[in-house]
Amino acid sequence: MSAPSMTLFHNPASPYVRKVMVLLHETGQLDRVALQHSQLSPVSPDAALNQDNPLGKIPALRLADGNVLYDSRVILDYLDQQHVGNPLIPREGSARWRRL
Ligand SMILES: N[C@@H](CCC(=O)N[C@@H](CS)C(=O)NCC(=O)O)C(=O)O
Repeated sequence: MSAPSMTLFHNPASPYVRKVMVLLHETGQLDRVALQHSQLSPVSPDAALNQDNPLGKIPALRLADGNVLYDSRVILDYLDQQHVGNPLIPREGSARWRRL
């Protein structure tokens, strides 16, 4: 097993984070992502997260090249294109829009 190449700002209480975790489980990519605990609320921001995501929201995913993706739908779409199995989010057509 190799070291994780990506970092997910994570808190298990977030339904948006849990959505990303489901995709990581289902596509066999859990070991590619390190989880960085993020404790935050609108009145108590996470300074480390804010440096990477100006919206100050989780989930945010730091890629191996240092770029950061945010919004769970963007992260899901990205991760779904990083594995060799059948995509969970269809790549095109009406099936894609229905799933999104
Ligand atoms: N549209 C965003 C929503 C993310 C979101 O609202 N996350 C909450 C946690 S469940 C958050 O970070 N809230 C902190 C804040 O609003 O300051 C997504 O799908 O990722």
